[in-house]
Amino acid sequence: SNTTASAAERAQDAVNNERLQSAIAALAAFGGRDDGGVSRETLTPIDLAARRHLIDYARSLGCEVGIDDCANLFFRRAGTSDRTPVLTGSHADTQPVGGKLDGAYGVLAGLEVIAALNDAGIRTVRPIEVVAWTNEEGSRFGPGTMGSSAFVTPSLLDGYRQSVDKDGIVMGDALDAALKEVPDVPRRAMALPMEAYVELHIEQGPVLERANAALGVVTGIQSVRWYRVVCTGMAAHAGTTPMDERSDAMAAAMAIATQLYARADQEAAHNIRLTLGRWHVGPNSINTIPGEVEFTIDVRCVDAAVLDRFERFLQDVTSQHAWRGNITFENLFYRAPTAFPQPMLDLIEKACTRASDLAQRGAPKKVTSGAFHDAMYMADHCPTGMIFVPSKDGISHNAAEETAPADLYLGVQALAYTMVELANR
Ligand code: HGY
Ligand code: MN
Ligand code: MN
Ligand code: MN
Repeated sequence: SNTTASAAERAQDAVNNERLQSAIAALAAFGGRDDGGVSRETLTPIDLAARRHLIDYARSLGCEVGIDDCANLFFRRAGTSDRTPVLTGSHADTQPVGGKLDGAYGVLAGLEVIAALNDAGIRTVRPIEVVAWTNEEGSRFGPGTMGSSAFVTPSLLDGYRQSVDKDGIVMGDALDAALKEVPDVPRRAMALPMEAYVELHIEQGPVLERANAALGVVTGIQSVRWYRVVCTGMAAHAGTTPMDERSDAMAAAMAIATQLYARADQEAAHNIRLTLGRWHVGPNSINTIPGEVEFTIDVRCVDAAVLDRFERFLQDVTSQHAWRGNITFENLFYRAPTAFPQPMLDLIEKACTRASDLAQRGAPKKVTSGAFHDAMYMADHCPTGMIFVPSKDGISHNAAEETAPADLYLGVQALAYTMVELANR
């Protein structure tokens, strides 16, 4: 009857903010930094310790734990049936210098939904699973979203295992070590059918805060492309080599980079986003002309045609740069724009509206995600959606990343409603 609260409403109301906040603080301790940030790059010893902590916490909530060949961790709460589960979660790895919320919040939110269901004595029809994806960030081993993309397309895993980090460690070895650490966790298949996937995440940008919106209904994710540019000249003596006889790789790299930024300025109206985030200079000595300079390109836009134009420009400037040396670029990561299905948006909007009304906050706001997420690959696998909470000053991928506790709490309430609705369909 419509007088008794529905299971989804009871679940939403059973979310416990104190438990949520202490779970966030407990996980943040793994790789916690003095400045309040977190350094927990994927498959490092710190990440493995955090994984063990999550396994123990999930088991304390009565979950069954499983792990797949890409070390994606799944925490499963049984339903009254064995129908296809509904999935939530995010990633537990961080940037080299990240915050305590990017990824971690979505994993812990899923576990808090399970804890709330336990408290409220609610059994859903479908099992509910919470996932901690491996290597969403892609900063240690490229590309990003390795765990979720391999889950959806397992044939990708062999290529991913060849990835090498800056210290020469091979991803496959790090992965095998991570799997060896958890002999008590049964292995499970990849690409398992899922009824739906919903990911709760911080916005990592300024849109919700500026609109004074407590919750975001994410309509889609912009396209992202990563490249590596390598300028190969000739190392030589800084003092003896005449300027007109040099193959200075830094001079070439700077010329290319300057043209790329200028190109991005010309596309500003399309909201293109260009980042040249990681540089390597060889031999990196004050008195040797750089023989090799390598830099990465992260370029994003909601309009893929803008990125196509950018790639053609990159092709032109690297092939036409007149100098004695050589310039190459290679594709590291490519994802077309993602759009989430309308029925999922409608459900999420309903969940967000109830939560924010009860908290006397403004209506939820529809937003496109500037950051990429594991949800972009899950969207190829099953009906998928995302919920955002605001980021203070729009800052993320920075130790200062922060979201008000009340907003974090509201996000989990919206997730609880959404997951129970989906699990009872
Ligand atoms: O780069 C991204 O968009 C994600 O936060 N890793
Ligand atoms: Mn993230
Ligand atoms: Mn991130
Ligand atoms: Mn010398």
